[in-house]
Amino acid sequence: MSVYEYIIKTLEKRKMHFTLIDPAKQTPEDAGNLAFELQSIGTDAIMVGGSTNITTDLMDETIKNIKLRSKLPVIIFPNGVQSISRYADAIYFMSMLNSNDRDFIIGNQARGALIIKRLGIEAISMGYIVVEPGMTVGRVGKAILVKRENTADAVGYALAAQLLGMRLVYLEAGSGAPQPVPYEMVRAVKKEISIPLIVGGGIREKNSACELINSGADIIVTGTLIEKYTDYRERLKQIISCVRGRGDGVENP
Ligand code: 1GP
Repeated sequence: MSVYEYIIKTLEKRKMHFTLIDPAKQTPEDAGNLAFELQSIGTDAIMVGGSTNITTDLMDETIKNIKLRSKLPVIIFPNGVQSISRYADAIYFMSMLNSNDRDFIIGNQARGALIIKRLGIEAISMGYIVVEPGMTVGRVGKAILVKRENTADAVGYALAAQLLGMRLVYLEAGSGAPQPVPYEMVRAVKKEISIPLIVGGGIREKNSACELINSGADIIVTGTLIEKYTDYRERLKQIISCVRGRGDGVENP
């Protein structure tokens, strides 16, 4: 089964949680240990990527260690051609739709396409939309940030992604954002699209995860949580509990 089929089949039953591991933030061995733990906590896939200090070697070693320690699908979350690793199960073939830089819209994609084809990595097309505050990815990607109150722009980009044939939409507030993407924006986007909606950036506790899921997010991504919070296990359990539809962070009996 392809990773995209896995996503679609799982979403027929329940919502999903993905964890972002930034290879620049820990050793490859520690990334492997984290993946082992994340699998037991219940995350559904590991995304590997970062905005700065990414090399192919670091991607390769990190992904190899994750694959060694877990059975979770590994999806590359690329910042450029250097992110492509033969060891991953899939790559988001993504375009930052609101970038002001052609490289982030289609240039890097054109440079990487043949490499991805030759390596046989599953490419999952995705429209990537960066919402205020956007953080590092907004700066690096020269995003014309979608304003938090400008729901109509977010809907326009997301529907354009679908009409262009993209298979996922990702609403991004930026890694480490003080707040996630506004719930109202998630609700409005979800109402107009029929492809899965991923939401990430600034999600660190169950209440916002629950609200985002209730607003229509199909997949919730957390990254910073595992890097900065010593109680990340408990927080993740509660978030995943919400995502999987076990109520407001309450475990099944
Ligand atoms: C970043 O959406 C992801 O691309 C995750 O964000 O690090 O804030 O969880 P956080």
